[in-house]
Amino acid sequence: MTWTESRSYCQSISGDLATWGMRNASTRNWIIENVVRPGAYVHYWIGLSDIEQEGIWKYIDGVNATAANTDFADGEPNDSLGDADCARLQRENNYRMDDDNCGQNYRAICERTLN
Ligand SMILES: [Ca+2]
Ligand SMILES: [Ca+2]
Repeated sequence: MTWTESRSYCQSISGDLATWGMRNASTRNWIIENVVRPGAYVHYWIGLSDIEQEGIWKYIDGVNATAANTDFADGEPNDSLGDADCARLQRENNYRMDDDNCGQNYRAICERTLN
């Protein structure tokens, strides 16, 4: 799914792309160790983008990205080809964060609140 399709999918199951769980390092690492399934070209969209303003990374729940609440891989985000506005967990970087073209087809990490 594209990043936008991933959001729609997560919303269809009463959630959205992951934000809190990505900001929290121990939760993020738990997800990477227990939920992520390695595979060729398999990466995971998360709820973080710089769609609104290039270079300003923001979680979809409105929280601004900081060094403390993100885990971008070395050299990322690099706005590759001037067209990378959505964040993924990238397989080749041990599922650290990378910015990529929002139209790529990846899996989604959804998140929802349990009542
Ligand atoms: Ca960008
Ligand atoms: Ca990148």
